[in-house]
Amino acid sequence: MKKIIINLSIILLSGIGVKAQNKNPFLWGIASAAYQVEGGYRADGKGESKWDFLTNKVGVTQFLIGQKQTGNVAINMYDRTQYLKDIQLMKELGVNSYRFSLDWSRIIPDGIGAVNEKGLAHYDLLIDDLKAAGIEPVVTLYHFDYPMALVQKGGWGNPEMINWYKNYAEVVLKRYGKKVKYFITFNEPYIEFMVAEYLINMEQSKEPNTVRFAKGIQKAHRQLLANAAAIKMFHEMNLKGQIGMTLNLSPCLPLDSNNPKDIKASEFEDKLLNKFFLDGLFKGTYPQQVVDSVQKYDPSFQPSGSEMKILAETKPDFLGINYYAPALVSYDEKAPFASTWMDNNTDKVKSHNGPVRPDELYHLLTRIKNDYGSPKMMITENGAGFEGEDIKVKPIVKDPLRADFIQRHVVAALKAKTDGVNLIGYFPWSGWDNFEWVFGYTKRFGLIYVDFETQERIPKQSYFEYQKIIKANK
Ligand code: GCO
Repeated sequence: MKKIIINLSIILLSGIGVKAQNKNPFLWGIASAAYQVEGGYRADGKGESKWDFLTNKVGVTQFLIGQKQTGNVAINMYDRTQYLKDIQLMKELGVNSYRFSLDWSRIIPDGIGAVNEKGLAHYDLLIDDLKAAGIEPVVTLYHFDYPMALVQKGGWGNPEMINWYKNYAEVVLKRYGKKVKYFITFNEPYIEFMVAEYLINMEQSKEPNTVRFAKGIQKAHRQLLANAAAIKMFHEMNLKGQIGMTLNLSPCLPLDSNNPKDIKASEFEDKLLNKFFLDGLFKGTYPQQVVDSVQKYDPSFQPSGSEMKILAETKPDFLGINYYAPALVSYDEKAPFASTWMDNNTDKVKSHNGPVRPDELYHLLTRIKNDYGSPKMMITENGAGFEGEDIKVKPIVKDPLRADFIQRHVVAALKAKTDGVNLIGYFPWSGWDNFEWVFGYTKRFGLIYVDFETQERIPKQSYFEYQKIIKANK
């Protein structure tokens, strides 16, 4: 039955069609991030990054999975012999683009100061190899990892971080700006500060959770300022490409729609999770309720008029959207800012990153179109992993739930496109199973199975499903 539905929707998809404009065709790609796939720990003069430190010295995976795992080898994609094979798999998949990130500590090992030519040369070659294979690089400058030397100086807790990032971005944009068409300044500030750093409590702070959460918003504000600085610089360089920022966005719904407390909490969560970032990025304003709540716990959060002016004056060329699931919010008086949503999932078969709701992707895209002047949007991540799938079998690893997830989300995204959303690309997370941060290698999201011992790759059912979707739409 499911198969019939899938086949029918493919016919439907081909009907909708995405017209290829010669200059900038719709981007059908896959996504990854440096720390999760590269390995090459300290190769070619790389400096120590925040995640090198967290996994090797703090052992952060221990808290959740009970053992120490690191990205020191990951899926070995720093190695050219390996990544050339992976490019071949991308070609067979039929993608015309690949989203990956640069590790700042390969390029400027101490964060500021001397530039490491070997690190720059590595990414130069990767970009050239991709282009030679007909695959457009979509380059994220910063995906959670940055040099440990800057963490020691306070990281985003230090306002100087904006200038350090700007300096790094200048090196990158000057070097690759002529051959890369799509840059992404940052990935998911909310997840970086309000989820990952917050849960890890990297600074080992004894402050109450509310204060730590509020300080996370202050860091996110600085990241938005750094984003604006990089975009302004890119535009002044008069390059032909486009630059944007990627946010994790989740429609916020009350867990119990009959409970007024859940309804209120979900409205507030929407402002924290979505509106704060979208308004900051597109309007240069923040929701007053968020500002008031943050100032209550961190009085130093005082975005100045000139800072807000910088935000208001600088617009991204496109918005990158990472969508996995809606947030089902329940009121919790003990939780910072009084709500929880991460663990709420009412689905019978649970996906790692929340309830499976393709309709909410449609709602999200149309809401952004209506509220923010119809910006260009790129779905830079969308994906799932389910307990019990992804068992190593040859020649194809079975992952029917992921295949179904991708298929239904593509239908929702293309429906939004048909209804006027300016959608320019779609990138499932991820091309390959990889290092899933604090969960180490225990959660798989790839379209391609990876044996983490041998580095063997085996395409999954979802790989072939996505291959059909791309074919039907080209
Ligand atoms: C994030 C990142 C990815 C994750 C993916 C799956 O959302 O944390 O962008 O690096 O691996 O979302 O959880």
